[in-house]
Amino acid sequence: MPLIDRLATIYRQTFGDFPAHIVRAPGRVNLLGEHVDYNDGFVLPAAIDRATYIAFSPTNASHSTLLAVDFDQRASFSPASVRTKTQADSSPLPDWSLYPAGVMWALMEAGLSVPSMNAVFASDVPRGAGLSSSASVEMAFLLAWQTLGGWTLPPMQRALLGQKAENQYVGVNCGIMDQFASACGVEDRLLLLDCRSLEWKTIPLPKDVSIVIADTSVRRKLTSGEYNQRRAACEAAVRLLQQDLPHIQALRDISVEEFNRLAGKLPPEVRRRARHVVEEIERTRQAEALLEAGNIREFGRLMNECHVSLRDLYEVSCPELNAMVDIAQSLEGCYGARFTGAGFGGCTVNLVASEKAHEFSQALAERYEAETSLHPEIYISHASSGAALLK
Ligand code: NG1
Repeated sequence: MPLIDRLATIYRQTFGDFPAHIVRAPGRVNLLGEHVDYNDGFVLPAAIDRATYIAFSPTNASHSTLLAVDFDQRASFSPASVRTKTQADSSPLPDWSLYPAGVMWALMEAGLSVPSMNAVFASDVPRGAGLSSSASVEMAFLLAWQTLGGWTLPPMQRALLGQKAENQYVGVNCGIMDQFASACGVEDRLLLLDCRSLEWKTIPLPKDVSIVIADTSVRRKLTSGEYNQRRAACEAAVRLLQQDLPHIQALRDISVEEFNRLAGKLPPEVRRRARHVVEEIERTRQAEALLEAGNIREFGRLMNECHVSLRDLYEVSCPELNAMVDIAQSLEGCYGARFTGAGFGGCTVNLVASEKAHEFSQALAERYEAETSLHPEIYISHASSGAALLK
């Protein structure tokens, strides 16, 4: 049964009626610009055809009651209880509910009304796989409260509130890329975002090129610590480089030439981290013209370079991601392959000639399984539209 129908059925069994509304908010895949959103860089994600769905109705109760189908758990919270991260009965909020509760908190901080709702939700975005399942949950709940709250925010404003929820309520110091892609996705287009000015444009992907997502089935562990350490290394690099370049505010402000001239002043680890960021931002600058010209071969080469840089300089890859990328790059029809998202597990993204995409997916799965004894999930994805009210 399709996920939406299942949710409506479960809603009826749980709350005794059909849901008034259904929203959808997608996950995302990032093609280039990895670990640069928090360095004011440029990113090139696309919303994907996997998403979080919520079936919901307003209620007169003083608290919202949410059923998370994927966890088979319920949580109830009110505007007062979210401030103490507790449920209506004073017990602590379960981990999964921190995302919707964080959204409620961020909306209250912005002075927006958050009427109580009964909701049932589920997602087919794999968790911890680098496809932004958390942003899709945040963007779905933002839209649900917008539907009930009598206010309207443009998608980028919703993305910023989702990021605030994740940074300040959940406690992950992420950049804006994931929430942006989930809120602003456009069918069949890649999204090029300037993470400093928040200006963005869309770029088409040629019709004869497919985005293939390959899930290693390895789930990342202990990443928020590693993620925050990488952020700290970037901030340390900026502070040290400011001694010679007082005008810089972020690694975005340094050219590759300037960096090469001054790199010797940085301690080795900080130097490797910063080099990845400076060169990756340069790659995304080049990508725009290449994609506009339809030069997928060169763009794919930049994706391959990005993987090497994430593996050797930023040191956020893992053996399974490297195996998946190495195999992909050796297969016919593959323009470029790299891992996507924060790293340490999860998915790779591959640009493949559409006529070869099925063969490619099959060969990739077989060879990866033979090499690692792990069973991967591989699917041909396409760029989808952003969060929307379906009913
Ligand atoms: P994922 O892989 O979705 O956790 C994380 C950050 C992004 C970005 C990428 C690396 C979160 C929620 N998001 O993405 O902001 O920095 O890593 O490019 O942590």
